[in-house]
Amino acid sequence: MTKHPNPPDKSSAAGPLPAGMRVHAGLDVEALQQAFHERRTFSLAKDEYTATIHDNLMSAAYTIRDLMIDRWIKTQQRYHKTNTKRVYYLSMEFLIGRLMMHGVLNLGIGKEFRRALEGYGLALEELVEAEADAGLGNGGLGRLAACLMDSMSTLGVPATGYGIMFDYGIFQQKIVNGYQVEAPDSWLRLGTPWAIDRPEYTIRVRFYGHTQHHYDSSGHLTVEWVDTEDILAMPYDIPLPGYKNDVVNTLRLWSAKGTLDFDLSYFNHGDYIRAYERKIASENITKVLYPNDNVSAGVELRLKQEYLFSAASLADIIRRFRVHNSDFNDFPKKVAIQLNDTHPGLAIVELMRILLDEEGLEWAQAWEITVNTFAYTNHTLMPEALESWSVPLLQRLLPRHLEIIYEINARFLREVSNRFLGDPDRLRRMSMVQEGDPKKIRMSALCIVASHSVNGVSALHSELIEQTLFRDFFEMYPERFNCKTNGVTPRRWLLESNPRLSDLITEKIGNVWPAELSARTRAISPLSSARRTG
Ligand code: D6G
Repeated sequence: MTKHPNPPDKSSAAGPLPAGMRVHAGLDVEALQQAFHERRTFSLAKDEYTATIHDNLMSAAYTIRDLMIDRWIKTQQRYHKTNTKRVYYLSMEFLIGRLMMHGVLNLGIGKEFRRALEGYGLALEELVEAEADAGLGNGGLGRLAACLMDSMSTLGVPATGYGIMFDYGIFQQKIVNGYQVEAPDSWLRLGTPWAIDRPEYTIRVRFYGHTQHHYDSSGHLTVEWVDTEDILAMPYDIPLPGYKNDVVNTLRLWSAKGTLDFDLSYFNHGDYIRAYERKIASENITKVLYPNDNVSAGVELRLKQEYLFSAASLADIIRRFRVHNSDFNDFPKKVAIQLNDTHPGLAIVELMRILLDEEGLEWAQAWEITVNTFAYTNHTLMPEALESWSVPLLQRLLPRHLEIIYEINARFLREVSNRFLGDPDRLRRMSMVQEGDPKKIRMSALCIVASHSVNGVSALHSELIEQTLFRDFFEMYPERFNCKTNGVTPRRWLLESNPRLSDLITEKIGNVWPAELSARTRAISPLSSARRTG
């Protein structure tokens, strides 16, 4: 039999508190040991004899998550109390990776937690290695999203990330005989301790169907989108703590769930299997992350993924806006939606649809609200990597949205021709509709025209956008173009990934740098100039 290290003596403790009541516990070694012990006992029903490495990892992760919960609730309460303006970051991908060490460092309990685990004969690094990697992204785009969320929490910006809870993330890499072999990444196979399911916030998302246009007695047009096939989007919430500041923001990821109600006829005729087949087909929407963010895949499933998470996020944003506000003219004062590339671009059209068809606003008012709400981040200068959706596909899947896109484009092109008289080639270049067979909708044109702010992903890229890819748009709206980011978070890419170098830096210049990198520059410069002169 394996020899198990003795757990710390718990006999003096008054007995474990029910899970969830420990949130006010201190962050000292003993309190952390107590919390770990309770989680392993009451959440996993394991002990030092039966716990696997995965059980120990889950217990450790729950312990860290518990420490975030109180801060999470308080942060969200503060946002509610102040009815503050919030940033919503919509991204198809969030390459958040492993979260335990990140949580430990952001809570500032690295040393205490390591010692607490050592008391159980466990090494923090070993548990960290056992954590599944949340590879919900391919590279730059998904990692930028994760870094920005981390920065916003650290800066105390009231932000929520919205994306997709993919069952399969980026592939698992194996090297066989010097070659890469890609295996499916079933990262949720053993469950994740970080995501809390929130069925109470489930949203019904509509697809297909057709539109019906009616004019009332005063000539006002109302449009109904009917005979749709609906899919449910259910969210999971992941806490995103700031660096040692008690702020915890939310990453809300949607998972598709089939409805059974539209298949009731199958059920009534005893054809349960067919009813379930439809349900399973719906749930496939959020199964797999598409392999590359640089190629416009142009397939129906991808479009369904994009619309599902865009529509669900927007409905959720509007629900939250309505808790404290009633006038949609205030929407941009309370809501900023940042689009990470064009994948969530249909949220623009969805907001227009809701304002026009459900709220009964006039076009001009709806458009002003929309432009003041949205901002767009471009990720590529390669024309072939820009998203464009075939018109027949959009017509079938989202008929009302296509009508709205055509109207946005018609109004926009009128604006362009008024501004640049006698320049038909410019109209062709700037149109959201790309001629051909089939015709396609250029999502980047839609996103620029419907946003008050457009940026690239580095200073150089933002500059090149103005000079090359979007030059026509820059000439039309120069005030919209700007640069926001230039770098990555030093917390993950220095503090967490290189502890020895981090310790050395801290030893030399103090511990302010992980939250404020410029402090490092200021502190280092006298030293470097002394070296130069010395
Ligand atoms: C997060 C944290 C939880 C809070 C919830 C609110 O899951 O404490 O109750 O968000 O969600 P919204 O009402 O803001 O969507």
